[in-house]
Amino acid sequence: MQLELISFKLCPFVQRSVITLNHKGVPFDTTFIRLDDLPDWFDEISPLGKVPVLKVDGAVLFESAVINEFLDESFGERMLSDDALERAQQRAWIEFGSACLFAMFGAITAPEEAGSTAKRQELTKLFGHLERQMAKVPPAPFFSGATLSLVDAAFAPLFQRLFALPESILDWDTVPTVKRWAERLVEEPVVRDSLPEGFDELFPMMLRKQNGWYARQHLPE
Ligand SMILES: N[C@@H](CCC(=O)N[C@@H](CS)C(=O)NCC(=O)O)C(=O)O
Repeated sequence: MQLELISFKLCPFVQRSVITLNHKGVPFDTTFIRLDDLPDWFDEISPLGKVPVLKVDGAVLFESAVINEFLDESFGERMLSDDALERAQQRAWIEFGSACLFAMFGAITAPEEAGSTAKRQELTKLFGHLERQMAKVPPAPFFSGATLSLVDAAFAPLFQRLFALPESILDWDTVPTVKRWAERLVEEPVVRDSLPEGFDELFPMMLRKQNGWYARQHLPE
């Protein structure tokens, strides 16, 4: 099977698929595009105009959760539960992880303080829900037990970005179970290696370019 992942270098949703592909040891090609200068061919293959897109022997898949489930069903050890109810719950938490990513991006890119604060509060509330869930079934060490799941792949890029911020937008002490999970997850080799080269410089550079309130406060030139 020939796999081509269409990527924007800093996209956390693309990174979810990179983690899954690498965890399963599946070879793939990557084509990078720039979101501020989209090639015409991308419009043809991406109905929502978003990355990731995965080309599978020329056929197109879009949406990171769908791409990851396809990869999971096609290669190696399963990263979702065999039990239908548990699997549905895992899918729900993956969707929840996307809401957390959008709240985080809102908090660090909103043009003004009020917008940034509102998104930060939203993220705090979401993490409160996550903490209550995880306190019931603590990570061991991953979300669903001893092996990496698609929920871990969905949250890891979020945690890496939260930890990379010069000034935290979360009070981690209020979410100790999530903190333990997050700290363990970012140390996982497949997660660490999924970060694009130069991430430490590129991530703050991207935030400065967006010129939101957070960057003006915490990432001066
Ligand atoms: N729900 C999508 C979200 C993907 C997404 O938002 N990707 C961003 C880059 S990180 C994107 O392509 N944005 C382009 C745009 O919104 O115009 C998924 O899970 O794949």
